[in-house]
Amino acid sequence: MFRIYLLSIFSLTGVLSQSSCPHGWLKNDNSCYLFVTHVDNDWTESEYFCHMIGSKLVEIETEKENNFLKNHARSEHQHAKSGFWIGGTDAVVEGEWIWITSQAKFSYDDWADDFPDDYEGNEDCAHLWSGVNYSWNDSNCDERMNFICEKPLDEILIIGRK
Ligand SMILES: *[C@@H]1O[C@H](CO)[C@@H](O)[C@H](O)[C@H]1NC(C)=O
Ligand SMILES: *[C@@H]1O[C@H](CO)[C@@H](O)[C@H](O)[C@H]1NC(C)=O
Ligand SMILES: [Ca+2]
Ligand SMILES: [Ca+2]
Ligand SMILES: [Ca+2]
Repeated sequence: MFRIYLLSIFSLTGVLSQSSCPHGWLKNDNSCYLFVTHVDNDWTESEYFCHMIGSKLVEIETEKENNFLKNHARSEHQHAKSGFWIGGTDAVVEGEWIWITSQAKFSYDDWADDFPDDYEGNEDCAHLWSGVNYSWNDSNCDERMNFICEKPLDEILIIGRK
């Protein structure tokens, strides 16, 4: 009896790891993305919103990630007035762009031609700009628009038979 019981435990050691995004989030590589299109927030509120739901205002490290986001932004075009806030800012040191959550300097960028221009000395927040097919523009951080949150993939552990 006892031996049979042990054997049945050992037959359950198969552990399967599967990654997925919460409902409504889009999966790409190791991240999940939420395009928030039902509210227009200024940049600070957008960042706060993302933090409140356990994520960050999106940080774009690669061309691949950027293309994924731009492609989806185009499909949301009807919602997006001027585009989508992303997590980049040069509010700390003018001209030095960093990602606000990680504090990392930009390793990649996709500024539209002639941007960033710090127009009227008062543009310190980055967004995907609908006016230039979602390349990046710097805007006044008080502007209100949609935004994109990013968080790592959730790990779901499934315990079952091998
Ligand atoms: C993009 O930047 C330009 C020039 O700095 C500014 O006039 C424009 O308002 C910005 N676009 C949006 C949608 O905020
Ligand atoms: C925007 O970029 C996409 C992908 O490169 C391209 O297919 C599309 O034609 C562009 N749209 C405009 C209006 O330039
Ligand atoms: Ca990222
Ligand atoms: Ca600036
Ligand atoms: Ca600008």
